[in-house]
Amino acid sequence: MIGFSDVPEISQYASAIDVKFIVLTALTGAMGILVFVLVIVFSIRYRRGSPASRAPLPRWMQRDVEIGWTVATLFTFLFVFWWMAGAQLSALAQPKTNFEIHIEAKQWMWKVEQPNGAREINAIHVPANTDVRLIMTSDDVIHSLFLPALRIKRDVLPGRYTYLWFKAQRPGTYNFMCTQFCGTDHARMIGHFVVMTPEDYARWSMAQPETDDLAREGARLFVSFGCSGCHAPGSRVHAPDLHGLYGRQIPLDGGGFVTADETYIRDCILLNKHIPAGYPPVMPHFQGVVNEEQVTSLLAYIRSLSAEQQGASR
Ligand code: HEC
Ligand SMILES: [Cu+2]
Repeated sequence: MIGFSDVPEISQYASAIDVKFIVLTALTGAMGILVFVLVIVFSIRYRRGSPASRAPLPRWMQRDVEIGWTVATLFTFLFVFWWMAGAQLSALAQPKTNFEIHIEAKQWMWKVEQPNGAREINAIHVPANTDVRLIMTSDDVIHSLFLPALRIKRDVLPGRYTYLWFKAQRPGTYNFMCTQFCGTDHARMIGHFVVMTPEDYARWSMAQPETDDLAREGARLFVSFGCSGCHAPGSRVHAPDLHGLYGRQIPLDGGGFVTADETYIRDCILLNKHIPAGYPPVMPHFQGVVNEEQVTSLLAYIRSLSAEQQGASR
């Protein structure tokens, strides 16, 4: 709609955000100019020794003017709040999509894993007009992923997952960058965001070096880290069955429920932070043993167990 000539807009959010940006800038600009003009007019009119009247205004006028400007600004800014918050809230609904890209930020690079397991560094390839979800975490400090062409940005934090989702509308090569100062080479944490037609994307991803799909890699790790020794059906340890775990409400030891999302599963693996009700707290924690990439693969595997159960394919 309103395009910034050097920053293309290619997401469903972009034009709405640009309109709001322009309206807000105009509104605050107008306010600023008004105040500025009044300051100058009054300082000339009421300069020392000027003949302008300093008598109090009539009483009714004092009251009406006071009420008038208070109410007018109140409603203007309530409107602005409602208008902005509405757009932000509607953007909170995550689309249902299986197209998930994992992003791991570290000083000072972006490591990216495509749904098929292909890896890239400082580049994110996505198909156009497809709902994409980014699942992001950091290896060290706080970073922040900014995709200017999509007008979206989110912090990337160590020890937990944050998400971004979008549908990129136009093929092309754009930029992304870190916008949270994260150390010496912060300024180098930039990369290419490549939007391709679905056909080009399919061709591109076929051409990537042969890698296992994340879930398959996770299945292998599940055995090599000894998880299967306890979690496989028929093991001697009384450990929860992980089939259908993802997305379920888990009753916790000591009361309460928690949804088994990525963060829950990650915390179970790395910290053994949550103990599901009815199980002995015997699972070792894997902090320092299993790294972020491996957690990502294990997660994909555990999720694939749920997808199998629902008869869905991944
Ligand atoms: C020594 C046996 C043992 C090993 C090895 C083990 N677990 Fe567990 N796991 C358990 C038990 C027992 C629980 C439930 C009690 C607890 O959390 O300590 C559990 C809980 C979990 C949960 C939470 C499940 C739920 O229903 O809420 C996840 C996820 C999980 N384990 C994944 C893993 C992964 C991944 C590995 C390998 C990296 C692993 N486990 C290794 C025994 C084990
Ligand atoms: Cu950074």
